Amino acid sequence: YEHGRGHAHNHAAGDTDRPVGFGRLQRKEDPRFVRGQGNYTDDVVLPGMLHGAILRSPVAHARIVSIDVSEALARPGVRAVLTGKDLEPLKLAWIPTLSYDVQAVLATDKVRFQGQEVAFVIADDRYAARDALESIDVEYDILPPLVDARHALDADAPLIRDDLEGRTDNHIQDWECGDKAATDAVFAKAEVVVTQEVVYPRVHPAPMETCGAVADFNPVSGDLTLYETSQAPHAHRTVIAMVSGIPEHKIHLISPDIGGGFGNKVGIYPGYVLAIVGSIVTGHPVKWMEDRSENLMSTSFARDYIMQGEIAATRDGKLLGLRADVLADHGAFNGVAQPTKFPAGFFNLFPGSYTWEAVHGKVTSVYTNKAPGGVAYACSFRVTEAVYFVERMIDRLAIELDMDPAELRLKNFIPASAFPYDNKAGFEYDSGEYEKTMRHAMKLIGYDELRREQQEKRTRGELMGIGISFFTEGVGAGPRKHMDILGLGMADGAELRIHPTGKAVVRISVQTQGQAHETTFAQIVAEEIGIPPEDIEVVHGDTDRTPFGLGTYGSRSTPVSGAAVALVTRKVRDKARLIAAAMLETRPEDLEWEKGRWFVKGDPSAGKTIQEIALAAHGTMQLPDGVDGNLDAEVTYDPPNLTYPYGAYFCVTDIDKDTGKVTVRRFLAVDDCGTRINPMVIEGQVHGGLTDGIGMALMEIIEFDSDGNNLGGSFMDYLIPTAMEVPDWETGFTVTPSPHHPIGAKGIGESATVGSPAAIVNSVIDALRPLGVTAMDMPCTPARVWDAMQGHAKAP
Ligand code: MCN
Ligand code: CUN
Repeated sequence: YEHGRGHAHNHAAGDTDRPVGFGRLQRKEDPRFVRGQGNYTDDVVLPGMLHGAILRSPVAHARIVSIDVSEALARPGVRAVLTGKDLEPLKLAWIPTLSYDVQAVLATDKVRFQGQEVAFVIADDRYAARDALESIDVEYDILPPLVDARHALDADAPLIRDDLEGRTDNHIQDWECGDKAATDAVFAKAEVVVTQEVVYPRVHPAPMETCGAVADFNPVSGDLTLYETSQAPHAHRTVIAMVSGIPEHKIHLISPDIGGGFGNKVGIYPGYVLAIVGSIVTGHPVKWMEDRSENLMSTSFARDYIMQGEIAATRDGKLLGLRADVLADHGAFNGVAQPTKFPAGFFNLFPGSYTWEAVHGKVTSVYTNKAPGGVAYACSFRVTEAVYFVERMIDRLAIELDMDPAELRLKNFIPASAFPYDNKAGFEYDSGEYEKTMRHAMKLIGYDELRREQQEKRTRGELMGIGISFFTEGVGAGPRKHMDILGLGMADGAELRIHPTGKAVVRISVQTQGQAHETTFAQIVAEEIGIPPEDIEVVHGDTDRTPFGLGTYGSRSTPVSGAAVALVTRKVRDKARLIAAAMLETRPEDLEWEKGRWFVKGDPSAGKTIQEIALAAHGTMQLPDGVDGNLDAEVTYDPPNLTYPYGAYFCVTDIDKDTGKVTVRRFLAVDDCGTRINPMVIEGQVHGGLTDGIGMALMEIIEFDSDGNNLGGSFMDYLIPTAMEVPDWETGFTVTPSPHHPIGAKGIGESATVGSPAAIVNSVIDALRPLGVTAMDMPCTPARVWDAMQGHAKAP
């Protein structure tokens, strides 16, 4: 049971006897952050730089009758004003989305959501640009908005995408997984069937730093230098090359420090394109940074899944069948970021951690007059929705059967012996010891004791809840043959260079946004080759200095890029062996590796350290065959499968009888992400994700009124948790390595966001059980809880 205080494996400089590699190494990036020396996109200032601002639609759905920019253009400091009509001849009024739809950069025909981009002002400074927005005169012909996805397919629903040829309705796509006939058969014979609607509302990643870009186009050389808040610099560069027509080798994309991404920085936004066009048009560098309201209203919402569930079981609690029928609200443009063949992301994970006779899942996506986006917010590509769904369904069944929810889960877990396990919805889980992890968590939280306490409190009329969530994620997209984004296969490159003095540089294609890659990727190299982590520089976020790869999201950095780094280091180690053999005048097969050195089998005193070997590689000695003058290597890693981290989460809540206020008293997260590289970083990831979970479960939601006005457009309306709402997190772990990952590691970056909301909501429902409550939708705000307590809750 880790308490968060480090000791073992902590490498101290100059203390070479201590192990080098995995352990609680302090974050290498923190000295610059805690001194205020980070370098974010908005810190980039170039000579002659101008500033852009976007005019956004005040309404959700309207035809544009006219746009008059003359007054804005006449204002002091204004250099240019762009509208959709100006972009049309450049073929940039519309750009492709990550889901093979198109999205307007600046509206030409209609506006389709409140906050949509309508015009772009470029001025000498930020203030002049913003002020000029007020002088633009747009005449709108208001159309009825479509706000409720449940009515998107009604015959009389307003048609949103009349720009798409031949389109007559708001339907985007249907997707299915599992076996419908087999599931129907299982339901027909089941003793118990429970149905439940489970809604995962629209939320927003809301990173501390909003999105932005600085574009610098050089008209003489034709080079574009683009600083951007991007979680995937290489993929962004390729897409920008395709969209803009600027040759890819002329584009240098730099993603400097990022103040949190959480999926918000995966997409390509109109503002990025506008900064580029602005720079080409004005001949100056142009900066665009969105403000908080723009971020919340226009860039990348998350979730918005309305899920109808049905669960079939025997009376004594054996799970038989599961159905999910989902209505997905994708907003005005289908811009969800996910592998091409997975239009519902990895919702295939909805059977969860249990054995079923049959399952069937179906997702229908529709357009509405809301901001595009989708996925995003530590989602593992819709695993968040899948986990929340199945974990709510399991608890709903437990209520029906009057069975303890821990016992129901224990009775139905996939047994350790069944891995690799086909989950009947198309995915093969790599490894897991669910029962062991669950029992460990029950012991740590003192489950039986908590149930006794709850019993006693209930006799006094107090509302205490205990909620459980046991989740399985699938992260590390992905095997290239099944997974691509816009045709780009999801693999990652890594390059390792060992300098003559034994210091190293590792270049990776993923992008840290706070996950500490500069530390943990150095630790992977250190573990594999024995060079201390402080002697290893991690380079990322710059397309000119790193190998191609698809970037950071879906917790894929460790599963994919981490594997690439382990393998490239092993390649260097093998090369070092050849040189060491030449140096020691022996055969490579006669050498043995210990961390940091090759030595002669049976004679440990005869050996060469990696630093000695590096110098020799660059020296005057006759190099053996297969070595051509350095120790450097590069690889591209194509993962054979996803990795499947999992966890057992327990949440204890107290509810104030008089106000409906929920307090999370305790929260225990026991995670299994296979081999642990840096337990301190892992705990940081888990603490952050649990805080996200409290936010979504108790306070976060982006709602719309019937006119399509966004009601969550500021931090006054979109509440996010602070230190006041979170308990002292309790964490624990088990270690079940991934059998196919070179170091056995699975991802952890999204686990807690994925796993925690169900534990919290299940806990709230559990607390309200004595009042007859069996279901409740997020966020469990005091008002909603109060309604549920009065029996006004929406019927299940
Ligand atoms: N790690 C480890 N041992 C493991 C697995 C991971 O020590 N077995 C470490 C890694 O080395 C890495 C960190 O944990 O330093 C996260 O690794 P990983 O699980 O591979 O996730 P990614 O690095 O790919 O991060 C992406 C993930 C996603 S998709 C979102 S969304 C999210 C998250 O990370 N956004 C974040 N965590 C975030 N944390 C911060 N601070 N900021 C964000 O924007
Ligand atoms: Cu889906 S949020 Mo993260 O994958 O960047």
